[in-house]
Amino acid sequence: MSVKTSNYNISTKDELIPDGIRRLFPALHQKINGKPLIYFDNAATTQKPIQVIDAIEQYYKNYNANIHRGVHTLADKATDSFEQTRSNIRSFINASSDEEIILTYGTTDSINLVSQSFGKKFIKEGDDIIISAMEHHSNIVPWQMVCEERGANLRIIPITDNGELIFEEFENLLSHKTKLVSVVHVSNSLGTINPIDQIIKKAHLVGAKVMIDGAQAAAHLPIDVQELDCDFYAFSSHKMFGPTGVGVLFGKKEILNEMPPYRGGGEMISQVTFEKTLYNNLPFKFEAGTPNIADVIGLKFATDFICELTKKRILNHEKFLLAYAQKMLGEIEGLRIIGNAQKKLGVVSFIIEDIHSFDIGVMLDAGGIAIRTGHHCTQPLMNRFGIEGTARASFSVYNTYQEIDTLVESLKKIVKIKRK
Ligand code: 7TS
Repeated sequence: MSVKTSNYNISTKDELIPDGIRRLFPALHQKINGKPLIYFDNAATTQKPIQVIDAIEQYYKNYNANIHRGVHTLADKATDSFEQTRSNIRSFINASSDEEIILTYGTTDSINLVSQSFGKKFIKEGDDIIISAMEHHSNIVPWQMVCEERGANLRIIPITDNGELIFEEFENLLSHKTKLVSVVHVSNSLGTINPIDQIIKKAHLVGAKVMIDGAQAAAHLPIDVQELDCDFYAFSSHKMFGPTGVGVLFGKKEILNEMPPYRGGGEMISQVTFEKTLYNNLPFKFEAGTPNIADVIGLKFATDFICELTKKRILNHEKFLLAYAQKMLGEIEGLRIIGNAQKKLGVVSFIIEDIHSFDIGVMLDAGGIAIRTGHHCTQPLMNRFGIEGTARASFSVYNTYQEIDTLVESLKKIVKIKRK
């Protein structure tokens, strides 16, 4: 049985209908500690709709087979479904060809692929790699590793107290030594939407390539890699209603063709002798070994779901939730929001005076509310704000105003208890 979303009332012409959408998400219909689950940890991972879960089950029940090179019917069917995801992703981000879509294991894996492969070929001693002060560790550590290996320097774009990149400082960092700029599209800790179009333009003027970490953008913002003219764009399936263990790396064909393979093994070769190996064409050159077939197939249903909701309606819904949450949270005594960029997605990070964020998380969980606490894998960013961590609520298509009301009421109670 495959799920037809047309049987569910998920949107009007202009707006999402969260109650209809929620019916597609089995995990949302449970009680946690005796209370209905309120899931506000969407920046870490989203819940999965039934059609994604169903697609994975169908693969294992009906056509489990290894892909490519197969001569039998099941292998053909599995290969077709796997490659269908690649085509869907190509159109999802408007890449010019399927060869530019590398299926990886996640954003972290995609960034490591570029840092190791591009780094090996193009980064030399004395070169600069530029990142920003708001990067996730996954967009810091791989570049530190390359810089150490190649004798290159990591330069950091500073940010304002509101959590916005200081563009002039970025321009000052750019020089003929800059080989690569790698910045986050949307910050997972602050919600800031960075002006990546301008960053790409400026970086290209000095001949640098640009990688965008789109982990927090893919489920929310329209992405057109041709219009952006970025050289690489990475994101994870699990943050956009798809399964874990799958990610995407978009790369411009002419650059990917110049890059050496990242991992060696099956599928990435065209011919192997003990003397020499000839590598496969794109995108297979970068896809060594049996991939995560079932979950790649699941990802197609996640992109279909997003396209059906439309990014326009998604953004609109999340924009209103964010504005409402920020207003209501602002009424709580001693609460400070970290990250007040003018352009922001549905992420609210906050601290409350004299209350540890970990305690906030544990006490909210007692009432069935899932948020995330800590440094969110952005320790340098936390250092920039002089804090250890934050409590973070992040919103998605199935969240409602009532859920925000419950969060705010619960926080008010926590403040009262702690202040006694
Ligand atoms: N980049 C950004 C901006 C992220 O938010 C994350 C994960 C990653 C990279 C890594 O993605 P992965 O799928 O390879 O793990 N962010 C978070 C978060 O905010 N809470 O948990 C994971």
